[in-house]
Amino acid sequence: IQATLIGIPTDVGASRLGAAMGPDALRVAQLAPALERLGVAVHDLGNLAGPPNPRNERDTEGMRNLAECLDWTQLAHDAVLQVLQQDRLPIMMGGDHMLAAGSISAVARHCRATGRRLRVLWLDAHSDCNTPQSSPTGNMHGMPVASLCGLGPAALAALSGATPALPASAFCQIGLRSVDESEKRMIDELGLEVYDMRAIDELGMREVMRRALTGLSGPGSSDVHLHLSFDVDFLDPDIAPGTGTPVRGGPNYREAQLCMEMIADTGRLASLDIVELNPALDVRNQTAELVVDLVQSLFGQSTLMRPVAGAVQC
Ligand code: DIR
Ligand code: MN
Ligand code: MN
Ligand code: MN
Repeated sequence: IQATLIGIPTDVGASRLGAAMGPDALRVAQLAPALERLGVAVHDLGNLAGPPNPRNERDTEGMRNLAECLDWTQLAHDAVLQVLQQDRLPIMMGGDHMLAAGSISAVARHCRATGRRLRVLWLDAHSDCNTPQSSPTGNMHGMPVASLCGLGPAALAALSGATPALPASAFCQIGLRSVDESEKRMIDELGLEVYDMRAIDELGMREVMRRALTGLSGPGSSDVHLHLSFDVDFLDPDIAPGTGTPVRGGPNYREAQLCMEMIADTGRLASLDIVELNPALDVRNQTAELVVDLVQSLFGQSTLMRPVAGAVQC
Protein backbone atom coordinates (compact mmCIF):
# COMPACT_ATOMS: atom_id res chain seq x y z
CA ILE A 1 0.00 0.00 0.00
CA GLN A 2 1.04 3.56 -0.70
CA ALA A 3 -0.52 6.15 1.58
CA THR A 4 -0.43 9.93 1.60
CA LEU A 5 -0.88 11.92 4.78
CA ILE A 6 -2.76 15.19 4.33
CA GLY A 7 -2.74 17.60 7.27
CA ILE A 8 -5.98 19.60 7.40
CA PRO A 9 -5.48 21.93 10.38
CA THR A 10 -8.89 23.49 10.83
CA ASP A 11 -11.23 24.07 13.74
CA VAL A 12 -13.63 26.45 11.95
CA GLY A 13 -16.39 23.82 12.16
CA ALA A 14 -16.09 23.31 15.92
CA SER A 15 -17.02 25.42 18.92
CA ARG A 16 -13.76 24.83 20.80
CA LEU A 17 -10.35 25.79 19.46
CA GLY A 18 -7.53 23.28 19.21
CA ALA A 19 -8.45 20.62 16.62
CA ALA A 20 -6.28 22.60 14.21
CA MET A 21 -3.27 21.18 16.09
CA GLY A 22 -4.40 17.60 15.41
CA PRO A 23 -2.11 16.93 12.43
CA ASP A 24 1.03 17.82 14.35
CA ALA A 25 -0.02 15.77 17.38
CA LEU A 26 -0.33 12.75 15.07
CA ARG A 27 3.11 13.48 13.65
CA VAL A 28 4.57 13.76 17.16
CA ALA A 29 2.92 10.40 17.94
CA GLN A 30 4.82 8.96 14.93
CA LEU A 31 1.92 8.07 12.66
CA ALA A 32 4.08 7.76 9.54
CA PRO A 33 6.79 5.51 11.05
CA ALA A 34 4.10 3.35 12.66
CA LEU A 35 2.56 2.72 9.25
CA GLU A 36 5.94 2.18 7.62
CA ARG A 37 6.69 -0.59 10.11
CA LEU A 38 3.64 -2.37 8.64
CA GLY A 39 4.94 -2.10 5.10
CA VAL A 40 2.92 0.96 4.11
CA ALA A 41 4.87 3.43 2.00
CA VAL A 42 3.98 6.83 3.46
CA HIS A 43 4.31 10.29 2.01
CA ASP A 44 3.39 13.27 4.18
CA LEU A 45 2.12 16.16 2.05
CA GLY A 46 2.32 18.54 5.00
CA ASN A 47 -0.57 20.76 5.99
CA LEU A 48 -3.10 22.41 3.69
CA ALA A 49 -3.22 26.17 4.17
CA GLY A 50 -6.73 27.54 4.69
CA PRO A 51 -8.36 30.47 6.44
CA PRO A 52 -8.00 31.06 10.19
CA ASN A 53 -10.93 30.74 12.58
CA PRO A 54 -12.90 34.01 12.77
CA ARG A 55 -15.06 32.59 15.57
CA ASN A 56 -18.24 34.09 14.12
CA GLU A 57 -21.65 33.80 15.75
CA ARG A 58 -24.38 31.98 13.83
CA ASP A 59 -25.34 33.70 10.58
CA THR A 60 -28.91 34.33 9.51
CA GLU A 61 -29.05 30.84 7.99
CA GLY A 62 -28.00 29.26 11.29
CA MET A 63 -24.34 28.45 10.53
CA ARG A 64 -21.03 29.50 12.06
CA ASN A 65 -18.06 30.25 9.77
CA LEU A 66 -19.72 28.97 6.59
CA ALA A 67 -17.36 30.84 4.24
CA GLU A 68 -14.29 29.39 5.96
CA CYS A 69 -15.82 25.91 6.03
CA LEU A 70 -16.44 26.15 2.29
CA ASP A 71 -12.80 27.09 1.73
CA TRP A 72 -11.47 24.25 3.89
CA THR A 73 -13.76 21.60 2.43
CA GLN A 74 -12.87 22.67 -1.11
CA LEU A 75 -9.15 22.47 -0.24
CA ALA A 76 -9.67 19.05 1.32
CA HIS A 77 -11.68 17.87 -1.67
CA ASP A 78 -9.04 18.96 -4.18
CA ALA A 79 -6.13 17.44 -2.25
CA VAL A 80 -7.91 14.13 -1.65
CA LEU A 81 -9.01 13.82 -5.26
CA GLN A 82 -5.44 14.32 -6.44
CA VAL A 83 -4.16 11.60 -4.11
CA LEU A 84 -6.89 9.17 -5.20
CA GLN A 85 -6.05 9.81 -8.84
CA GLN A 86 -2.46 8.79 -8.07
CA ASP A 87 -3.90 5.50 -6.79
CA ARG A 88 -2.68 6.23 -3.31
CA LEU A 89 -4.62 5.89 -0.08
CA PRO A 90 -5.31 9.32 1.43
CA ILE A 91 -5.16 9.70 5.21
CA MET A 92 -6.72 12.96 6.33
CA MET A 93 -5.27 14.26 9.57
CA GLY A 94 -7.85 16.70 10.97
CA GLY A 95 -8.99 19.06 11.91
CA ASP A 96 -12.68 19.10 12.76
CA HIS A 97 -15.20 16.72 11.19
CA MET A 98 -16.60 19.23 8.70
CA LEU A 99 -13.56 18.42 6.55
CA ALA A 100 -15.18 15.05 5.81
CA ALA A 101 -17.72 16.86 3.65
CA GLY A 102 -14.73 17.69 1.45
CA SER A 103 -12.80 14.43 1.66
CA ILE A 104 -15.83 12.19 1.15
CA SER A 105 -17.03 14.40 -1.72
CA ALA A 106 -13.72 13.68 -3.42
CA VAL A 107 -14.02 9.97 -2.69
CA ALA A 108 -17.59 9.96 -4.08
CA ARG A 109 -16.43 11.78 -7.20
CA HIS A 110 -13.58 9.29 -7.67
CA CYS A 111 -15.87 6.30 -7.18
CA ARG A 112 -18.33 7.69 -9.72
CA ALA A 113 -15.51 8.17 -12.23
CA THR A 114 -14.05 4.71 -11.72
CA GLY A 115 -17.30 2.75 -11.29
CA ARG A 116 -16.67 1.71 -7.72
CA ARG A 117 -19.19 1.18 -4.96
CA LEU A 118 -18.66 3.42 -1.95
CA ARG A 119 -19.22 2.41 1.65
CA VAL A 120 -18.63 4.95 4.43
CA LEU A 121 -18.11 3.82 8.00
CA TRP A 122 -18.70 6.72 10.39
CA LEU A 123 -17.23 6.06 13.85
CA ASP A 124 -18.49 8.80 16.14
CA ALA A 125 -20.29 9.57 19.40
CA HIS A 126 -22.47 11.87 17.28
CA SER A 127 -24.52 11.46 14.13
CA ASP A 128 -23.38 14.73 12.47
CA CYS A 129 -26.58 14.85 10.42
CA ASN A 130 -27.88 18.24 11.52
CA THR A 131 -28.90 20.83 8.96
CA PRO A 132 -28.42 24.57 9.51
CA GLN A 133 -32.11 24.74 10.46
CA SER A 134 -32.05 21.81 12.88
CA SER A 135 -28.65 22.40 14.50
CA PRO A 136 -28.79 23.50 18.13
CA THR A 137 -25.29 25.03 17.85
CA GLY A 138 -24.62 26.19 14.30
CA ASN A 139 -21.33 24.28 14.41
CA MET A 140 -20.59 22.90 10.96
CA HIS A 141 -18.88 19.76 12.32
CA GLY A 142 -22.37 18.58 13.31
CA MET A 143 -23.55 18.75 9.67
CA PRO A 144 -21.27 16.85 7.23
CA VAL A 145 -23.50 13.77 6.92
CA ALA A 146 -26.53 15.88 6.04
CA SER A 147 -24.43 17.85 3.58
CA LEU A 148 -23.14 14.71 1.86
CA CYS A 149 -26.77 13.52 1.66
CA GLY A 150 -27.68 16.70 -0.23
CA LEU A 151 -29.06 18.87 2.59
CA GLY A 152 -27.96 22.31 3.79
CA PRO A 153 -26.08 24.92 1.76
CA ALA A 154 -26.09 24.01 -1.93
CA ALA A 155 -22.45 24.96 -2.52
CA LEU A 156 -21.31 22.53 0.17
CA ALA A 157 -23.69 19.75 -0.89
CA ALA A 158 -22.51 20.03 -4.52
CA LEU A 159 -18.75 19.70 -3.83
CA SER A 160 -18.53 16.23 -5.36
CA GLY A 161 -20.07 17.36 -8.64
CA ALA A 162 -23.40 15.69 -7.84
CA THR A 163 -26.06 16.34 -5.21
CA PRO A 164 -26.31 14.27 -3.13
CA ALA A 165 -22.67 13.16 -3.18
CA LEU A 166 -23.72 9.64 -2.25
CA PRO A 167 -26.89 7.82 -1.20
CA ALA A 168 -27.67 7.78 2.52
CA SER A 169 -27.61 3.98 2.29
CA ALA A 170 -23.82 4.11 1.73
CA PHE A 171 -23.32 5.26 5.32
CA CYS A 172 -23.02 3.11 8.39
CA GLN A 173 -22.65 4.89 11.73
CA ILE A 174 -21.18 3.17 14.78
CA GLY A 175 -20.77 4.24 18.41
CA LEU A 176 -23.44 6.95 18.64
CA ARG A 177 -24.49 8.10 22.11
CA SER A 178 -25.24 11.82 21.71
CA VAL A 179 -27.92 12.45 19.13
CA ASP A 180 -30.05 15.62 19.01
CA GLU A 181 -33.85 15.23 18.76
CA SER A 182 -33.67 16.74 15.28
CA GLU A 183 -31.01 14.19 14.33
CA LYS A 184 -33.12 11.27 15.55
CA ARG A 185 -35.79 12.30 13.05
CA MET A 186 -33.16 12.84 10.34
CA ILE A 187 -31.66 9.37 10.87
CA ASP A 188 -35.15 7.99 10.34
CA GLU A 189 -35.91 10.15 7.31
CA LEU A 190 -32.62 9.36 5.59
CA GLY A 191 -32.79 5.72 6.65
CA LEU A 192 -29.22 5.80 7.97
CA GLU A 193 -27.79 2.47 9.15
CA VAL A 194 -26.82 3.12 12.77
CA TYR A 195 -25.30 0.96 15.50
CA ASP A 196 -25.49 3.10 18.62
CA MET A 197 -23.82 2.21 21.92
CA ARG A 198 -26.87 0.25 22.97
CA ALA A 199 -26.46 -1.95 19.90
CA ILE A 200 -22.81 -2.49 20.82
CA ASP A 201 -23.85 -3.34 24.40
CA GLU A 202 -26.47 -5.81 23.28
CA LEU A 203 -24.83 -7.39 20.24
CA GLY A 204 -21.17 -6.89 21.07
CA MET A 205 -18.66 -5.12 18.84
CA ARG A 206 -17.98 -8.30 16.88
CA GLU A 207 -21.57 -8.73 15.69
CA VAL A 208 -22.00 -5.00 15.04
CA MET A 209 -18.90 -4.99 12.85
CA ARG A 210 -19.91 -8.22 11.12
CA ARG A 211 -23.18 -6.53 10.12
CA ALA A 212 -21.51 -3.23 9.23
CA LEU A 213 -19.00 -4.97 6.98
CA THR A 214 -21.45 -7.32 5.27
CA GLY A 215 -20.66 -7.60 1.58
CA LEU A 216 -17.21 -6.09 1.92
CA SER A 217 -15.12 -9.24 1.81
CA GLY A 218 -14.91 -12.22 -0.46
CA PRO A 219 -15.57 -12.52 -4.19
CA GLY A 220 -17.75 -9.85 -5.79
CA SER A 221 -16.60 -7.16 -3.38
CA SER A 222 -13.38 -6.09 -5.07
CA ASP A 223 -15.11 -3.02 -6.52
CA VAL A 224 -15.90 -1.61 -3.07
CA HIS A 225 -14.13 1.51 -1.86
CA LEU A 226 -14.31 1.58 1.94
CA HIS A 227 -13.91 5.00 3.50
CA LEU A 228 -13.48 5.27 7.26
CA SER A 229 -14.39 8.55 8.91
CA PHE A 230 -12.95 8.21 12.40
CA ASP A 231 -14.07 10.88 14.86
CA VAL A 232 -11.81 10.46 17.87
CA ASP A 233 -14.77 11.13 20.20
CA PHE A 234 -16.03 7.67 19.14
CA LEU A 235 -13.66 6.36 21.82
CA ASP A 236 -14.50 6.42 25.51
CA PRO A 237 -13.17 9.67 27.04
CA ASP A 238 -11.44 7.65 29.77
CA ILE A 239 -8.95 6.47 27.14
CA ALA A 240 -9.27 9.39 24.71
CA PRO A 241 -9.63 12.72 26.55
CA GLY A 242 -8.11 14.81 23.75
CA THR A 243 -11.26 15.80 21.88
CA GLY A 244 -13.64 18.76 21.94
CA THR A 245 -16.99 17.10 22.53
CA PRO A 246 -16.33 13.99 24.66
CA VAL A 247 -19.31 11.82 25.64
CA ARG A 248 -18.98 9.13 28.27
CA GLY A 249 -19.89 5.53 27.57
CA GLY A 250 -17.91 4.91 24.40
CA PRO A 251 -16.04 1.83 23.17
CA ASN A 252 -13.17 0.72 25.38
CA TYR A 253 -9.66 -0.11 24.19
CA ARG A 254 -10.36 -3.71 23.24
CA GLU A 255 -13.64 -2.91 21.51
CA ALA A 256 -11.96 -0.19 19.47
CA GLN A 257 -9.12 -2.54 18.54
CA LEU A 258 -11.54 -5.24 17.40
CA CYS A 259 -13.43 -2.68 15.33
CA MET A 260 -10.24 -1.65 13.53
CA GLU A 261 -8.97 -5.21 13.12
CA MET A 262 -12.22 -6.34 11.52
CA ILE A 263 -12.09 -3.42 9.09
CA ALA A 264 -8.51 -4.38 8.23
CA ASP A 265 -9.54 -7.97 7.59
CA THR A 266 -11.80 -6.86 4.71
CA GLY A 267 -8.80 -5.50 2.80
CA ARG A 268 -11.08 -2.80 1.33
CA LEU A 269 -9.97 0.29 3.25
CA ALA A 270 -9.19 2.92 0.61
CA SER A 271 -9.36 6.26 2.45
CA LEU A 272 -9.36 7.48 6.04
CA ASP A 273 -10.33 10.61 7.98
CA ILE A 274 -8.90 11.06 11.48
CA VAL A 275 -10.78 14.01 12.98
CA GLU A 276 -11.58 15.94 16.14
CA LEU A 277 -8.29 15.19 17.85
CA ASN A 278 -7.69 18.21 20.09
CA PRO A 279 -4.18 18.31 21.61
CA ALA A 280 -5.10 21.33 23.75
CA LEU A 281 -7.44 19.06 25.72
CA ASP A 282 -5.22 15.97 25.70
CA VAL A 283 -3.02 14.54 28.43
CA ARG A 284 0.60 14.20 27.28
CA ASN A 285 -0.55 13.32 23.73
CA GLN A 286 -2.06 10.03 24.90
CA THR A 287 -5.07 10.34 22.60
CA ALA A 288 -2.86 10.84 19.55
CA GLU A 289 -0.76 7.85 20.61
CA LEU A 290 -3.89 5.74 21.05
CA VAL A 291 -5.11 6.77 17.61
CA VAL A 292 -1.77 5.76 16.07
CA ASP A 293 -2.05 2.40 17.85
CA LEU A 294 -5.57 1.90 16.46
CA VAL A 295 -4.56 2.98 12.96
CA GLN A 296 -1.86 0.32 13.05
CA SER A 297 -4.58 -2.27 13.63
CA LEU A 298 -6.54 -0.72 10.80
CA PHE A 299 -3.58 -1.34 8.51
CA GLY A 300 -3.19 -4.96 9.49
CA GLN A 301 -1.22 -5.08 12.72
CA SER A 302 -2.33 -8.17 14.60
CA THR A 303 -0.96 -10.35 17.38
CA LEU A 304 -0.83 -13.43 15.17
CA MET A 305 -0.66 -13.95 11.44
CA ARG A 306 -4.15 -13.62 9.99
CA PRO A 307 -5.68 -14.10 6.57
CA VAL A 308 -7.11 -10.96 4.98
CA ALA A 309 -10.66 -10.77 3.55
CA GLY A 310 -12.10 -13.89 5.10
CA ALA A 311 -11.45 -13.63 8.78
CA VAL A 312 -14.73 -11.78 9.24
CA GLN A 313 -16.87 -14.66 8.05
CA CYS A 314 -18.64 -16.50 10.84
C1 DIR B 1 -24.14 18.57 18.20
C2 DIR B 1 -22.74 18.12 18.57
N1 DIR B 1 -24.93 17.47 17.69
C3 DIR B 1 -24.09 19.67 17.14
N2 DIR B 1 -22.07 17.54 17.46
C4 DIR B 1 -20.77 17.13 17.48
O1 DIR B 1 -23.45 20.69 17.43
O2 DIR B 1 -24.67 19.53 16.08
N3 DIR B 1 -20.27 16.47 16.52
N4 DIR B 1 -19.99 17.40 18.49
O3 DIR B 1 -19.06 15.87 16.49
MN1 MN C 1 -7.97 4.99 -8.13
MN1 MN D 1 -18.29 13.42 17.38
MN1 MN E 1 -18.10 13.83 14.16
